Amino acid sequence: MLLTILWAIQFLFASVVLFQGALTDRVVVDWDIGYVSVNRDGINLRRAIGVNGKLPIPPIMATVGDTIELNVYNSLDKSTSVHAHGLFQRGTTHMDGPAMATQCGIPPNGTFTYIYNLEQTGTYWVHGHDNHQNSDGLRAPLVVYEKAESEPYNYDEDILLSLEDWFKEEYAERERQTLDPNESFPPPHGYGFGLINGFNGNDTEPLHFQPGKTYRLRLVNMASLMWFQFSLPGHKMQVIEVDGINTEALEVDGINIAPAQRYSVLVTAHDSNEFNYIYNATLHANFIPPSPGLTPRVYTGKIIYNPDAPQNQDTVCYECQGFKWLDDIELQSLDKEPELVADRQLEYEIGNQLFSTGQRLDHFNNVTFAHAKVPTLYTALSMGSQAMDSRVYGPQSNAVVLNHQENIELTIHNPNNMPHPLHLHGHAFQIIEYGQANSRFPIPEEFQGVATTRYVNMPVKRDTVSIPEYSYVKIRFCADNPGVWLFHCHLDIHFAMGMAMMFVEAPDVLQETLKIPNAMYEFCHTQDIATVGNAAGNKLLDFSGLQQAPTVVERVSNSSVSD
Ligand SMILES: *[C@@H]1O[C@H](CO)[C@@H](O)[C@H](O)[C@H]1NC(C)=O
Ligand SMILES: *[C@@H]1O[C@H](CO)[C@@H](O)[C@H](O)[C@H]1NC(C)=O
Ligand SMILES: *[C@@H]1O[C@H](CO)[C@@H](O)[C@H](O)[C@H]1NC(C)=O
Ligand SMILES: *[C@@H]1O[C@H](CO)[C@@H](O)[C@H](O)[C@H]1NC(C)=O
Ligand SMILES: *[C@@H]1O[C@H](CO)[C@@H](O)[C@H](O)[C@H]1NC(C)=O
Ligand SMILES: *[C@@H]1O[C@H](CO)[C@@H](O)[C@H](O)[C@H]1NC(C)=O
Ligand SMILES: [Cu+2]
Repeated sequence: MLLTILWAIQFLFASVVLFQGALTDRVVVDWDIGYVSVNRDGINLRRAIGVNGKLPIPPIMATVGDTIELNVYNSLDKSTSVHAHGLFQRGTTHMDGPAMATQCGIPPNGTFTYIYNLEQTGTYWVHGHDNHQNSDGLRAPLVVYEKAESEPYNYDEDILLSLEDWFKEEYAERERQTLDPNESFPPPHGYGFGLINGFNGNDTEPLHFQPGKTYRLRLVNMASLMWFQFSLPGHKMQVIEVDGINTEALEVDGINIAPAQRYSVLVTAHDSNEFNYIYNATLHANFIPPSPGLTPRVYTGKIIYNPDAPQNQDTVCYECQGFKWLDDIELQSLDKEPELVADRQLEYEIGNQLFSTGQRLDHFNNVTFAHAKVPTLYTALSMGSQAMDSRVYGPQSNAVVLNHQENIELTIHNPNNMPHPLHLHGHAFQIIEYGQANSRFPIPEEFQGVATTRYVNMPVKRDTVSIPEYSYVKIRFCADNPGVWLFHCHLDIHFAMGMAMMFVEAPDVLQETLKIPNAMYEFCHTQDIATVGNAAGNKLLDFSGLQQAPTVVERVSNSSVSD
């Protein structure tokens, strides 16, 4: 199989070195994280966060079984951390990256090496997980190739298409605008631009197809707010991978990719080269009202069969019955893992409402998430048997302690007028069912009477599920991976506004097995962050020193205004 990585044409892999010959191959990646000044959308020059003085950041390519050594140097004026999205980090929960969940951020001028083994194959991405730095550019695809002899699918070339949204303003300003009750909706920043492989989506290098060949396209949505509808008018797609999980091939015409989700599709080229074609990546968010020229934004890339051939002029009806959009619950995991039998069922409502601080914040079951004063993992490691009591993690962590090997069923109701892409760290979960959300408020007529859809045959697994507006989703996973795992909305602004919870999985096992490198505790000490005790750094349920948790003062109606 010939692996042609189109990205290789656009970038030099200067920072990736492969050491052969050891027991496992080491993939060494050097990231000096710092500010850069870039014009990514073709219009606005702005400050952003890049690596080694550049943005976009080259993708990381490795093979299953390799060990990643990601050397970070922090040239920013604030702390930073890096998360490998979708990797289970089995045995290495302290390498997962989210600041104040599993580590203290790496301080300015600090260095740290993230080391972990690649035990999964598929399409992932690596991104900042401190102060929402991913929104300002700190994000890159991570592809973990299967060993050639074990690859379950036949294809001739492997093509990576990374998708991003990009805004004129820095993230901090967008967050300020969103939280300001006096700003209009959508706030001024609301209309993003679309980037493909790091550049203005319409300037991307064409794809080259040859008659009879089959291409694997890897689609990674690294956006912080918006969705991409992806289609190849004139070609069919066979979905074969979702969030790193291989699936039975399913033929579709279009995929609506939520922020943080990934797909691989096989596309077989036509037998003749009499026409050239396009692909279509449409940036949109169904909660931002259409506005001509601003949203949705359609990006088209060329698929060249023959430079002299005309463009195929067939038109596609996207709204028509014959056009099939992917519904992820129809997919089946290739490993045929049967439905898990739930040992424990948890039910949550997510949403946006007015809190006692006077702000509209997001929540899980009326609790708006805020990080504790001690990284949650360090509370789990330092509290002895009390670590099994969910309350020690504090009033705003939404922490749930899970017993080792328990099967968990989570039902999340979303009685809001917008979808939320929820991401679970440390696991892929089975998607069991979608249906109409329980809601205390009237659900608009066009969303009433939505049928319940269950998986067929065997459930699919993934790590990021987009819960449609006015819907619920039921998911299951086995608590077989001791660690501290966030479960949060991957729209950065929603995460910031408190749409998050966390699972503290088998802290008793962690206490027996996990050793934190001293350098990680040092990051905390240099920033005056405690590394032992409960969420406030105190004993048991003494939370003195923590801010008072905001409470719900009024339910908003069915309409929610946040973006
Ligand atoms: C980081 O290092 C630079 C160059 O040595 C220095 O000017 C700056 O003050 C340092 N910043 C911090 C926060 O230590
Ligand atoms: C919003 O406007 C009101 C009335 O003009 C003003 O009192 C308030 O301070 C403003 N709030 C913010 C966050 O700017
Ligand atoms: C691109 O796709 C969108 C739907 O996502 C559709 O509305 C639009 O017409 C398409 N444009 C082209 C040129 O295919
Ligand atoms: C991209 O190019 C297509 C085809 O020329 C055009 O229709 C579309 O408006 C362009 N998109 C943007 C966002 O400029
Ligand atoms: C959230 O608060 C509302 C009152 O505003 C209440 O009706 C509802 O039961 C609460 N939900 C939970 C899970 O506590
Ligand atoms: C909220 O509910 C009311 C009453 O059912 C309905 O008229 C309105 O369209 C809904 N608004 C939204 C934004 O869903
Ligand atoms: Cu959300």
